[in-house]
Amino acid sequence: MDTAPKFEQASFLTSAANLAQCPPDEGHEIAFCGRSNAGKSSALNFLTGQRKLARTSKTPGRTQLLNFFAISDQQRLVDLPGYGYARVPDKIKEAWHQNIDNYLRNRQSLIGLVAVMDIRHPMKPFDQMMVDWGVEAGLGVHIILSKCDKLKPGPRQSARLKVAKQVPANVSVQVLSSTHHIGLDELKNVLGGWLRC
Ligand SMILES: Nc1nc2c(ncn2[C@@H]2O[C@H](COP(=O)(O)OP(=O)(O)OP(=O)(O)O)[C@@H](O)[C@H]2O)c(=O)[nH]1
Ligand SMILES: [Mg+2]
Repeated sequence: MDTAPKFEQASFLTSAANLAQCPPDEGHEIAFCGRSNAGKSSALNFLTGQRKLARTSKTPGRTQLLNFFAISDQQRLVDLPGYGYARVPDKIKEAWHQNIDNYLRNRQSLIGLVAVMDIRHPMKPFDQMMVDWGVEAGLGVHIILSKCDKLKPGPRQSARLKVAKQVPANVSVQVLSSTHHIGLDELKNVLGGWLRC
């Protein structure tokens, strides 16, 4: 049956500090990655229509564990800790990065990566690396240019086109604003397409 995933049904499943703590590696999983403070948790809440599903914060580095949300028993969304400038000791930062890296390399149920970038600062080296990695690993890769409410419609579209030109054709790019409710249908369509395959 070709039914659209019910993102609104998402519920918190578990948090994991490392691969061993992740839920059983079966079914399909989509991970949200991006720099600290890019708007990953906000985008997840917007997608699921739940304001408080994933914790958001003005303090970069709020999401420190891999947080798993179940849409159904075979479909999950994952909020990854932000990479970049979290104000935490380097040792801890390194450990997070290693855990994310380990997860990305070894997770069999991972089918897609949503790379969240602030529309005002897209495609930083880490973002580029994640996109390249996802493409090479054969995952679906979708870029969200978040906080698009910060730009007027013209610059918003220019930013989207500019990023689209920098990535392979099979990588999709959209603008999104969780606060101003822009881009929800597009996001649901892309992720729904991946989960239906
Ligand atoms: N104006 C505006 N602000 C947003 C939007 N999305 C998120 N923010 C704000 O950006 C900040 C960071 O959002 P989060 O969703 O917590 O970011 P994150 O990527 O999960 O951050 P970490 O968990 O630290 O990696 C918060 O203050 C949000 O309110 C948006 O669409 N528009
Ligand atoms: Mg977060």
